Amino acid sequence: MVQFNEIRGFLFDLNGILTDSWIYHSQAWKQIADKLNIKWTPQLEEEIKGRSRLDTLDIILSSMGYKDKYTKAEKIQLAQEKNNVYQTLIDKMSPADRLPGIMQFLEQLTSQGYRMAIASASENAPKEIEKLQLTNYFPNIVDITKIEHNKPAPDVYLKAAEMLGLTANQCVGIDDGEVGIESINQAGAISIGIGDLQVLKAADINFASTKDLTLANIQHNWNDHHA
Ligand code: B16
Ligand code: MG
Repeated sequence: MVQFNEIRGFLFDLNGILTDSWIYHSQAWKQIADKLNIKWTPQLEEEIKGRSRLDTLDIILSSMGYKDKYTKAEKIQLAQEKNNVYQTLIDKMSPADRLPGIMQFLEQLTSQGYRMAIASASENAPKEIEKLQLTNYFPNIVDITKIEHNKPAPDVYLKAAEMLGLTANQCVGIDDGEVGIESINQAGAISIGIGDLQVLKAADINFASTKDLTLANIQHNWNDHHA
């Protein structure tokens, strides 16, 4: 098992880790579900967290047995509609939307020479990083449109490590979605889950909040976990 001092890079999910735009994704999807007369439930909401746009639409449609009711072109149109709503909602995003503890953590990582990249399923990641004014920390953002298999497949985390010139086992991945943790684990990086321990129980290390993200906490839990 890799030691903490062999780690060179940190791979970040975006929504739920650097900022909480999940509420906007959820609002935008609910508008589409309402339009299609699909019932919006907390379970449905949990299931779509962290998934790509078209995978999300398929899950929403399947919840009512509608998966084959729409053509590919109609699905692309619906996904585009959702994205238009979403983009309007995030237009006002600013540095005030960074999650607690994130700036201190990014500073700590930078000062200690760790490499950092974004491994988000969102096509809007570059826009959000810019609005959050985090561009200096993240010149490396995986272009999800060029990734063949979405989370829970390992591709996006493997690509993020590669962009840093590292192998996945030299990296830690941080994600708030069940599919994201699966993606990190399959890539062979060490996974940190932020949020509900029950949902994220497959993570190597769990924290309740982004406030807990410090190198000391990670190292402490590492030793516990791999003791
Ligand atoms: P978009 P993450 C994910 O971002 C969101 O959690 C998920 O809800 C969204 O459907 C997905 O991005 C795609 O986003 O529609 O903007 O391309 O958590 O992987 O940073
Ligand atoms: Mg997320």
